[in-house]
Amino acid sequence: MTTGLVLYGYWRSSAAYRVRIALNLKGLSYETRPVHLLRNGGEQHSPDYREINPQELIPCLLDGERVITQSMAIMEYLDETHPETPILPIDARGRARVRALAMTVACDMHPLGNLRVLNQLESQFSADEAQRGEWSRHWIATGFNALEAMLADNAATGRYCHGDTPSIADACLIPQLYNARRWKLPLGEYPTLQRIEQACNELEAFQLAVPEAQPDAPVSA
Ligand SMILES: N[C@@H](CCC(=O)N[C@@H](CS)C(=O)NCC(=O)O)C(=O)O
Repeated sequence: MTTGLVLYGYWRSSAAYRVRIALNLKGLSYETRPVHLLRNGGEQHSPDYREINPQELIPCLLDGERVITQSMAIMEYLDETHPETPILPIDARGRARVRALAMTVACDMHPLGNLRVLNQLESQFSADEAQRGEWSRHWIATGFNALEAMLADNAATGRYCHGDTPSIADACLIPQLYNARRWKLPLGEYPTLQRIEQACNELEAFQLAVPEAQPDAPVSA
């Protein structure tokens, strides 16, 4: 068990949720440092945090003195520095498939629904809450339609996104499903995604990572 890992995150951040899953899958203990994304205009914009991550985004992992940003980079870093319980397949083709699934969420879906994007839609184009909801549901559905097709009836899909071992693809998918429910996107068209979610949620690593279980989650959450 490694000590000295610190995760800057926010209970409801799906990018931080991914990293929590990866840390838990690897059995790594870590200290949580909450960054409240809404309080005081967003603590991610504070000078202290900007010094750690000039992108003003969470998550951010400290490994001793080392600062690692970007959830995908963090998860791959954890896999390389703690190769036991791998979260990427050993073969190049499998790794490419898992990364493609993960990046569908992390690169093409999640950024479009991020807080700063939704804030910009409001401030620049006066998009109201209903319109921001429609926007978010549109992009989540677009990504989920592709993911359902990529996962259903594919011999490489197993109990989880890739075979019977959870990977960074599952670590990206499950938080995005959580996000989709927040936006009230109907999920009936995604039976494979829901089946994989059910399998993941049976694992302690995923259970411990849920937003409501985090120390900074409001008591009512
Ligand atoms: N590509 C980044 C995205 C990070 C990201 O967008 N984080 C969100 C929370 S899920 C955030 O910090 N948002 C703050 C904001 O938009 O101001 C990653 O995967 O780590």
